[in-house]
Amino acid sequence: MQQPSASATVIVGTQFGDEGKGKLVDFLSSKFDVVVRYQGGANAGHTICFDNKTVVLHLIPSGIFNEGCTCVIGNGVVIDPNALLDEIRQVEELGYDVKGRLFISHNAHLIMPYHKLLDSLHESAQNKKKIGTTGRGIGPSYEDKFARKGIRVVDLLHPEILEEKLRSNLEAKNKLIRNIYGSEEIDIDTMVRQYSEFDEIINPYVTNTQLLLHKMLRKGKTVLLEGAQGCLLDVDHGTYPYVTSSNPTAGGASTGSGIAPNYIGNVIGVVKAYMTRVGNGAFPTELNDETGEKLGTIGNEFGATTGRKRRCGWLDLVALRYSLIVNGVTEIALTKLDVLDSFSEICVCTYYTLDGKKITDFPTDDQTLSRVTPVYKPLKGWNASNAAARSFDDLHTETKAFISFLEEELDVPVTFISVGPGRDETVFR
Ligand code: 2SA
Ligand code: GDP
Ligand code: MG
Repeated sequence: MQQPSASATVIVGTQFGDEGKGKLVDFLSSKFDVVVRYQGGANAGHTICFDNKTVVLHLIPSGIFNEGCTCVIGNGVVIDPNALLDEIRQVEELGYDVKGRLFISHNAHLIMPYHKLLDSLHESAQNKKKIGTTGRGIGPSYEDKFARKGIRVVDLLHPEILEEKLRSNLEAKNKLIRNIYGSEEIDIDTMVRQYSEFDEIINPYVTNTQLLLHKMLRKGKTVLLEGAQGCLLDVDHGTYPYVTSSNPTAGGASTGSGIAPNYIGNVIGVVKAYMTRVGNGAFPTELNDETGEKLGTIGNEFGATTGRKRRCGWLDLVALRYSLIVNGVTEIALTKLDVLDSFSEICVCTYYTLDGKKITDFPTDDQTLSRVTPVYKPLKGWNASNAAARSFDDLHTETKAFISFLEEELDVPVTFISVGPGRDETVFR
């Protein structure tokens, strides 16, 4: 039997998201025929800096600014049609064609206004246990998907079915909104009218993307699968319950796109040179001090979707080793190295202690993780800029030593080094 060629590559965030996946996908998309988003929704914020512009994408794959690249929003994504249409307009205003290049899975689930409302009502009702969601309706939409009550993109193309599903779903949601949260109900007729209008607008983009991708792969086309969020926010493998409601990890790339696992040959793990987390949950290497502030200020660590301040801390090798295993990472893309330029000493957590014992395996339950103490190895900083570096040899000696240390500790090669947000501020090894 003929084996499929491994022509699909996955890009995953190895930390708590915001590692710089958008920059990497944009950079690599010139080398790929197709880029696919496979999970999450408009909670993601993927920033791309090129031609003196900074663009944040939430739903459209980050390959859209490379005109030879086809972009696919896979079945695993939850789509807010209003957010998507706004984003399409934004990309078109920048002078890029979207029609004929962007395809949306007919099986992807929708985010409806009641999902967003329930997301924020649920969060507001929590006291100490707020997840710190983005409020984009992600959790409630995936809840409906797995309860087999979801409304899918294909339903937008069948107005009678859409109306029937909308009425029955909204009736149930309104009961929750009124009786549990004491909030104002959503008007069913207005929503039916609004959502019936998406039919013709969305139709040109909708297709069976599982089949489309399969046909392209069979023709020898190369596919880049773009993860959103990060491994430690994965609903199965992350720091549950402080996670998102999807599978950002490499396995999710297969279920969220319909590309069989044996097409995936390479998994690039994006590693930020320090750690950030936005939202709640344990974060062993978090720095609630001047150093953390400095990382956040230099790194401009604010949510690309919500503008929330990101929590900052030193790089955590215990978490990373776990992440590399869960994702089967074959190469590392190291980003935001320039943020460390002005630190005379850089710390890296090599293990934890818990109740006096050494811990090298990452505990994914929040209770344990919130009790560990990180133990650091201090490394000499380079105290200089690497902004002009375009090859590994151009980097300062201490920078090269930092990278070699990570490679030795993690046993995975660093093949891409980002020394600034711009497309060209990149060292490719
Ligand atoms: P949700 O909204 O249900 O997915 O939130 C659940 C948790 O997942 C976190 N999460 C994120 N973490 C980092 N980056 C994300 N995207 C935005 C960005 C975040 C922003 O690019 O900066 O703008 O605030 C993202 N999306 C979800 C979230 O913070 C919760 O901890
Ligand atoms: P993503 O969600 O993984 O795509 O990352 P975000 O876009 O949410 O956050 C990464 C931020 O860092 C964005 O503002 C990027 O423009 C920026 N960025 C990416 N790579 C680098 C880098 O190497 N250096 C600096 N200084 N900024 C970077
Ligand atoms: Mg982001």
